[in-house]
Parts: sequence; C-alpha cells; structure tokens
Amino acid sequence: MKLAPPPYTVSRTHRSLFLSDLHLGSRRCQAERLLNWLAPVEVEHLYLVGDVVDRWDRTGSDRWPAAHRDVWEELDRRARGGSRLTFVLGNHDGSFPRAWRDRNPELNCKREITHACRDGRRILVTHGDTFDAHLSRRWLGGLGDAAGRLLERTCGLIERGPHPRGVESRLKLLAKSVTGYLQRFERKSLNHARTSGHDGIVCGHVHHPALTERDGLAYMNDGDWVQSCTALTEDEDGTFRLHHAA
Ligand SMILES: [Mn+2]
Repeated sequence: MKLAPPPYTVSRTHRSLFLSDLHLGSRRCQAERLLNWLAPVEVEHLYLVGDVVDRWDRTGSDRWPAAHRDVWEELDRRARGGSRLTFVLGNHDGSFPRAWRDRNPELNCKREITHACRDGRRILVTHGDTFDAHLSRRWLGGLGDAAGRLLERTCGLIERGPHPRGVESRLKLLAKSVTGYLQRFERKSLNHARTSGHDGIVCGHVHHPALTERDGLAYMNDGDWVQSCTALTEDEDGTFRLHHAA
C-alpha cells in the first residue's frame, strides 16, 4: 500500500472516502466546512466511520441547524445513488441508524467491515471505541473522543507561552500523557487488525488524524469534523491521503 506523505494534494475524484466523528447536532460540528469540502468530491465507496451524530436519542434532528440537516440530506442522497455508502457505527450514534433506515431501508450499517483496496490489501474499517474500552481503567482512558482535542489545545497553549513558573512543565506532562494514550489506542487498533487477518485499519473516535505504517500494517485515522476537519481518501491507484479542509 502506498501512503502519500504530506503536503496532501486535493484530487476531486477518489475511489473511497472515509469520514467520521461529524457529531451532527452538536454545536461543535463544523457542518458548513464539511458541506463545502464534500460538494465537488465524487467517490465510489463512502464510509461513515462512526459518531455521525451526537445526542440523537435526546433531541432527534428537530433542533439541528439547517447546515447539519443539509449534511444528512447530502449523505442520504449519495447513499441512494453514485456512492456505495456504509455506515460503520460509533459509540454516539444511538438509535440514529434506525431513524436513517426508516427513510432509507437500503442503508448498510455495520460494526466492522473489510474494505478491499485497489492494490489487493484488506483494510479493517471500525470506529475504534472498542479499543478505548480496553484502556478505560487508566485515568486517561476515559478521555475517549476528547483526547485529540485536548492534545491540540495543550500543544497550542505550550506554543503560546511564556507561562508562569511550573505551568509549562505541567502542560508538557499532560501533552505527554495524551500522546501516550493515542499511542496505546494505535497499538490496540493494529493488534486487532493483525489478529483478524487484515493489512491495516481505518478508524476514528480519538479525533486525531493519522496516516502511518507500523510493522507492515497501515494505521489510518480519518480525524473528525469538530476540530481537525479531516477526511481520508483512497485514490484509483491505491494511494491513501489525508485532507485538511480549508
Ligand atoms: Mn467515538
């Protein structure tokens, strides 16, 4: 498998597109940026890698801003024609898949699915919250989706210094802990991919985009649409890329 190094070029037609952690319904969701990025993109395989919605079970879509509903409409439109859409369920999706199925009975929902790459490799696609559960006994394990967000904020704070005595070293310690959490998540993901006979994994959940290869296995995290605003694609020649939306 080819993993493209940054800077990532934007191509408008891709074989596959992986999006996760949209958190529609949450004020943090960057729905307009997603709509803008998605508009010119055409894909054959579209994977929603979990946490498409947030708090669906409490509010439904009744109080969603128009842009959030537009995202759902756009995804549903693509599911009905043009793209083969697979909804890989996340820990926030609740009964949303059932509501979507009510309007589109053809919707394909899975916990895990194997994506057959153009170059013949088999990639496991799963949200990733199950790897988090293995870590949850540690104090940092409960961070879940917030880990990437916290890491970005902490690094931003360190960069913005100077800080009062002692603050910077505490911030660095926190950044190191979150980094450790992300590394454990990556290790768990890759172990699962290996033991289930895959050549790599695509997941989300930690809101921290990544595109790396370790011991011959690909670890790919498509990030989120709350803060990093990233998407993962596979091109016709089998190259995987991460895109950061403007
Ligand atoms: Mn999640």
